[in-house]
Amino acid sequence: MSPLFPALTGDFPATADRPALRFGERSLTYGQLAGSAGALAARIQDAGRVAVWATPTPETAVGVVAALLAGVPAVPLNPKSGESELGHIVKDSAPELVLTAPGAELPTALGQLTRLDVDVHAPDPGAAPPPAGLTPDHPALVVYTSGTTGPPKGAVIPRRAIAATLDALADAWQWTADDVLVHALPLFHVHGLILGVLGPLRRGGSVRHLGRFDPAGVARELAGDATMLFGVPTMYHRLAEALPGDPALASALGRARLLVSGSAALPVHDHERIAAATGRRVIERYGMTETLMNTSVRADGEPRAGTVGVPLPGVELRLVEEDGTPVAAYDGETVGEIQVRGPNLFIEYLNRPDATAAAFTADGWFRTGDMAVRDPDGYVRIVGRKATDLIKSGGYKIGAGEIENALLEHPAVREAAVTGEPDDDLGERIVAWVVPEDRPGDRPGDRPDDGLAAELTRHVADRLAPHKRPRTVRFLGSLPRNDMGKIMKRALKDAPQHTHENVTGHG
Ligand code: MCA
Ligand code: AMP
Repeated sequence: MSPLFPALTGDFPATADRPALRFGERSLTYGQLAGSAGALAARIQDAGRVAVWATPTPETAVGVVAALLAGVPAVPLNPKSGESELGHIVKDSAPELVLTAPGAELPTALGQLTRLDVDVHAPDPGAAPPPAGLTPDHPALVVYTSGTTGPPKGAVIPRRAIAATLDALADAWQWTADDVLVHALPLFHVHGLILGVLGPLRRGGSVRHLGRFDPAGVARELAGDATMLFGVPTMYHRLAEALPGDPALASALGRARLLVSGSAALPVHDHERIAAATGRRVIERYGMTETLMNTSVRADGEPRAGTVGVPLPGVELRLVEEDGTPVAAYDGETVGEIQVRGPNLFIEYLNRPDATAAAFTADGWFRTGDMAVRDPDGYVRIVGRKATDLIKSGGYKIGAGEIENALLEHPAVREAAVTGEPDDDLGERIVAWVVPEDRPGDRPGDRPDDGLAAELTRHVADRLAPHKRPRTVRFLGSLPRNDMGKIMKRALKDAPQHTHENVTGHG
């Protein structure tokens, strides 16, 4: 197949001096990136799979680009993952090596892997020929994503899906080599890694990564030569909050060519506040780890708050009723599940043929689980999701089941249930409902001590990841169950509960 990064392989009119990446003070030109990624690709070309310790650094970008040049599937790892989550991912994906920035401290769960420090200034080894036998369906990345129950599943994303989605977005957004993207997204998910790093590199443009999100960094870059901003709704919410007292931020956002939000719904109120203060409208696109991008409001289309725009070129999208019958109506009212088909789709869940089979219909449509309506002109509005046990918090997808399992491993927890509640900042906030074990000397009705909520929060953050920690813990005497013994999550709010509540804040 044609190269994923023409600008790195000389088929593109980019000069070697053109800026490719900047992380804080550290930057690489296309010439330097071709050199360091080429040198690393030569070293890893015989590996079956490589893990990448995905800190927000140039080493992560060089590591992933090298793996793609070598045709070796890469597994990005969240550097804040706890031992239990990392242990699962490493066992499931069985990488041979872990690529990392020099000096990074790796946890014991990665102890058995050979460590390879990425040298971002490695000299150019001369263009190596692309490995033979690389087909469009060759796996490029394995990205872990949560389901309703059990540990995260590895979505195997082929090279053609990356090329197809990035080229469809280029069409929808008029995205070119002249664009300079700014963002602060994590690099172990599709949004930050594929759209936010591989996207600019495929176009021959450049990316500035802020390391961590803050409105001042966004304002600085957009007041300079950055042209586009990618973020999750929580980031746009925080920009909307900051705008009234920050005219410099308003004018910087006003200069942007494109402000793009995705990973969760951006509330209309935030859309409106940003438009009123900056004169610019945020556009939304809709995607998923398994499908990459499906729809977007186009740069040359009408921005419409509350919608995710129209299907991208090459993406077939339909709505279906509960029994699988396609919805014919474009009436802004008839709700159906979104199913998609196209070159943007993943291949399978690694080692999970059962889950892969369940995710597709017999005729190859992927069931997204998202519920939507279509306006008469084809604009899609997402109105909900099928599974109540999936929570979107800060743009991260989190399964209630994996948090419940982690809580149940704590000796002070007898029973646990996890739900999502609306949150202005995070979209949804994780709430843990816990029946504590009796402690010696407890009398019926005693409240658990205040320390337990904080301890359970820490327990989940340490085992899984900080973004999966409950923000609120509520203690109950028992969980409401139906006759079959199944927990009735909708009844939790009305169940008699100890009034103790520990709100752990927004960090
Ligand atoms: C707080 N922290 C803790 C604890 N409490 N650490 C350990 N134990 C605790 N009890 C630390 C955190 O590690 C973090 O550290 C800091 O406190 C703040 O954490 P948190 O509150 O979680 O962060 P936040 O400020 O609320 O983060 C908001 C955010 C973040 C920046 C918007 O949620 C984010 O980056 N979201 C992006 C999600 C994303 O990219 N999703 C894409 C997947 P420190 O200060 O060191 O950081 S969806 C996708 O890819 C599809 C395809 C799509 O459509 O896009
Ligand atoms: P993930 O599996 O983490 O890739 O998350 C994918 C899910 O994020 C989708 O199934 C949607 O529920 C949600 N999502 C992504 N983009 C949007 C958007 N613009 N509006 C609403 N939901 C979105």
